[in-house]
Amino acid sequence: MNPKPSLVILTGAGISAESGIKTFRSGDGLWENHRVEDVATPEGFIRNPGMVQRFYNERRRQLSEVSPNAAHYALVELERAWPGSFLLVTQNVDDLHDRAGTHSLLHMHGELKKVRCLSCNVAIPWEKDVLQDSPCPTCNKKGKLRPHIVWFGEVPFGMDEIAYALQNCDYFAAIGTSGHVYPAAGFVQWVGKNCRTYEINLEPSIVNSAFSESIQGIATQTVPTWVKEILSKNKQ
Ligand code: BV8
Repeated sequence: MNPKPSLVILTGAGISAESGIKTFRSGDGLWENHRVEDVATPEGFIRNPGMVQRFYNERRRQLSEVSPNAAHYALVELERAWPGSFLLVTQNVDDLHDRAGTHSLLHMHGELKKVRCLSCNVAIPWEKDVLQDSPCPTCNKKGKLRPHIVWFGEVPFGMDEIAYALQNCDYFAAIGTSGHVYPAAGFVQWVGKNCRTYEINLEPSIVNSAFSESIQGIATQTVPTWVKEILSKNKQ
């Protein structure tokens, strides 16, 4: 057994569901009330920037009303106790993994708490609403700020680092994701042949058959249990 095993974790909206953040594709999901084309594409932003800013302002505002849950904290404990390299890649744009205390964290689809200036192309931490004429804190240009979010048709962040980590990991776990969105849904195919893969989700995702193990249930129960199990197998 590898004394310093490497572990890559991918999370999706399901890990934040019990904190009160809507997922995308469940019954009352985010995509029920908004057309993806209108609020999560560059074309939608060009067509109606005000509507897109309102969509993200609303979700950014909600962050002050929610907190990390037991699943987020279990992954913090896993990172602290893990004997080898650890990388948590999240599709989520909320800040719950950050606030729980995960350090090796990569937001591949961006972050609600950052905006990006279309003029100077700098990503800036941002807590409040973005208004149509909010000036960029870096270059002072007005009306040039967009959500620092990866929309459909845009290239996710950190893809080289993610690809390298996946090709070299001993364990890969996907937690709380439906497997609809690529390239994240394809990560389980990118791992090496000796990598053990786990899907931890409320129900089997559409890529469930690609995983060597599948654990079903709500994340605040399944993730702490899985963390205890994988740590007991890889004691320092
Ligand atoms: C890319 C930011 C190239 C927005 C998001 C045509 C043109 C262009 C591209 C494409 C095309 N056709 C296909 C594509 C690719 C496209 C794609 O995949 N489309 C799909 C819909 C077919 N992808 C892209 O465009 C990506 N870019 O391909 O660039 C490239 C490729 C490789 C390398 C380099 C370049 C960009 C995609 C990013 C889009 N942005 N988010 C925002 O958040 O507002 S995607 C969005 O979906 C969120 O990030 C979300 O995280 C993500 C995935 O959804 P999930 O997290 O899985 O959430 P979902 O609701 O679906 O599922 C939740 C799961 O949790 C469920 O299974 C549920 O059962 C479970 N659950 C619920 N409660 C619990 C639970 N589990 C446990 N416990 C619970 N309590």
